[in-house]
Amino acid sequence: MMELKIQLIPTGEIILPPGKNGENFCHNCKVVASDGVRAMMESALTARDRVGVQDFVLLENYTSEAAFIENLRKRFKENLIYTYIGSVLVSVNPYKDLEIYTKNHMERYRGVNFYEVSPHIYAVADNSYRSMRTEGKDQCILISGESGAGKTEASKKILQYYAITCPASEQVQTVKDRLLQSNPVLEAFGNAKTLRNDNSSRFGKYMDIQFDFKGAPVGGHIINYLLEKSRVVHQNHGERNFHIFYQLIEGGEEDLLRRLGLERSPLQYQYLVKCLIRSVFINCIYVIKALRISDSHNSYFPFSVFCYGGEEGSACITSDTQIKYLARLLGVNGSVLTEALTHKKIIAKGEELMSPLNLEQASSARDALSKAVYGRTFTWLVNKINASLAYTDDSHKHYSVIGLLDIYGFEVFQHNSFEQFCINYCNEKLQQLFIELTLKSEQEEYEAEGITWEPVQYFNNKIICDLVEEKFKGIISILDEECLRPGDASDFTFLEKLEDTVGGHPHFVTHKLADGKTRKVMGREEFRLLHYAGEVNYNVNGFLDKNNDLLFRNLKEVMVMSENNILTQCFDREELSDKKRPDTAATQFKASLAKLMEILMSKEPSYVRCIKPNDSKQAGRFDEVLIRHQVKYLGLMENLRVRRAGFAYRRRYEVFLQRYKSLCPDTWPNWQGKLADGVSTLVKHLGYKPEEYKLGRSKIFIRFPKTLFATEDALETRKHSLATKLQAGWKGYS
Ligand code: AD9
Ligand code: MG
Repeated sequence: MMELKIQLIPTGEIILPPGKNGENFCHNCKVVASDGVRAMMESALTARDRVGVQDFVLLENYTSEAAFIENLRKRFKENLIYTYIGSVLVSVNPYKDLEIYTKNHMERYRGVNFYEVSPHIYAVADNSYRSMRTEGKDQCILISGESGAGKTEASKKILQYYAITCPASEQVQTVKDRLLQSNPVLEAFGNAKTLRNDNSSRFGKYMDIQFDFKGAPVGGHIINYLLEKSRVVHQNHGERNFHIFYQLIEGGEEDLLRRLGLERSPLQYQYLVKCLIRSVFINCIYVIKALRISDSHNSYFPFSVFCYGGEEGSACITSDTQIKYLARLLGVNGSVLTEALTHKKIIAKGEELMSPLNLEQASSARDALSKAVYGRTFTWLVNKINASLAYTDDSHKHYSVIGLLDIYGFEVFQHNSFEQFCINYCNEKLQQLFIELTLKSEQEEYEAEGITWEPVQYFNNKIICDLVEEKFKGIISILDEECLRPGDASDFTFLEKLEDTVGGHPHFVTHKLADGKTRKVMGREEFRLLHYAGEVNYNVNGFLDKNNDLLFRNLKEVMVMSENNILTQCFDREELSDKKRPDTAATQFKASLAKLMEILMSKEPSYVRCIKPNDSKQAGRFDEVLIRHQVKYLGLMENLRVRRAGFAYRRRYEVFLQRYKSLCPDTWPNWQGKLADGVSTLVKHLGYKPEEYKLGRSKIFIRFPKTLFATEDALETRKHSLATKLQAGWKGYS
């Protein structure tokens, strides 16, 4: 009798190690431990009912959203937060620590094929790593989902997986440490507590991890997208500013605080990870100067600084001490700064005039300066981190890359503005990429296997991407046109122009109907886009200002004169001499997305789709309405449909034969001939109909899950009867 090793993993799924000498492990297991193991096997049989399917492509009723959600629910209840749609990983935030991220778990997924183990973020990480190593192709892992769904945690888990499992030398260890350390530093400056997430990333992030020929991480590079700068000057009720401010006030040393003129706030700030604060702060020590600038802005720019002075209602600064302090920290001249904060430079008839600002204008000038300083300092910080992560070994310039994209998912709020417009546009682009790459890779696989390609019916969202980004006619072009147009341009003229230009577009709707009547359900300040994932109404209020993102020229002039070491790197003198206006926010974003798409296109993608189970950050609560919403906006049903449009299941011949060979006397115990012939003999014996499968060069493709389930069931029955016979002393095949 043979020694039995069976592994019942927490998912309730049984992992069957391959049998030695060609024996099928399952038979052995029945022989050795009939009772205990049988109980386990039987529980595994019912596991499909209890824990659902681990791959949505195996759902019988794959077009049913209800069946999809039911499967998620079953698994979530069993703490099975991961499920596949083919090679896409769907992850539901458990809001509690699960014991599934240990070193043992990492080992379990290392070098193991996707389908041999239960779904996990480590499987995705490992799969990408192996593909990079064996096929030499750069990889990327795209993580999406709404705020609080677990994107950043997922990207950290992937990074940790590489840091632990990849080979290391002393030099590599330094890079690994730096890659890991870059997270808390960036999070300190780029994350904040919001109503949705206590540690919400307020920027999009793409990170390349570079590996040398031995597969060791040797460098990295980060690109940041759309930092939510407005948070520096305004937070919604119940939300906070960026973490770094609180960390500084609570964790900064006395001496530093004194030099910055800061006091420890008597308020008790709620920290996410208290013990990290000091270390983050130490890590950030080289950016303290930058910090000083931004923080002093925040501290010394309260409204009380401004008051109405004189009869014209113009703003002036009441506290001399504060402005002096501020000027010192910014490294600029105090009186010049004062003037720039309270006046606007106008050029009339070739003459420069200083026109006083009223309180409201002065406040927005102040805010614009704070945002500019913080935003540019953040970019400076990313550049600094990149310099420290740069791969410096000249002798091995060639490296492979795994890119990690942690970017905001689709956003649909009650009130959607310019930010949501940009974010949702980004998601359209990512969907476009998904379609192109998934279909492309499906097609390539069919071609490689010599299987006739059958076109897949799917909604191609290119039409929406074009609506947003097309030259001259797209929404961004029209917005820019209004931003650059002197005179009466406003958010409303922008909306009017949209109506005139794209009013007839099938994915664009406003309150105006074609017959001149109005659509009552829509506001007059709104336009609606019919995104691939659903409809979103955008309110045009503030679109022009946000897109312009302008800093008054005289404030810019002050900043380029700064003697502060960091600010001189952030505000370039060139900006003043350049007569051309800088690109608008939307145009810059469009360009950075185009670049991102180029980067991603050149890589082999894997997808992680994160779902938030409830709005109260609670463990164990499965809020169906909220989840249905995300399934829709993440386009998961569409993912599944595209995946299922071809073949639901595919396996290499040797794997398929090894698993099912006992079901046919001709293939049992071993098939001697060609693998393809063995599989062909086997499936004919099983009664597969020609339309149910296709045989490629190295793989069998099965169209419907039910075919596979029937075969799985036959295998289970076979195992039971075989076990009984073996116990009774049976020796041959019957
Ligand atoms: V946002 O768009 O940046 O606002 P994310 O990044 O999607 O958002 P994040 O990864 O920050 O969400 O997760 C939110 C919180 O959920 C974390 O702080 C954890 O407390 C919790 N979380 C997320 N994923 C896991 C997990 N796999 N296990 C346990 C988790 N807790
Ligand atoms: Mg995040």
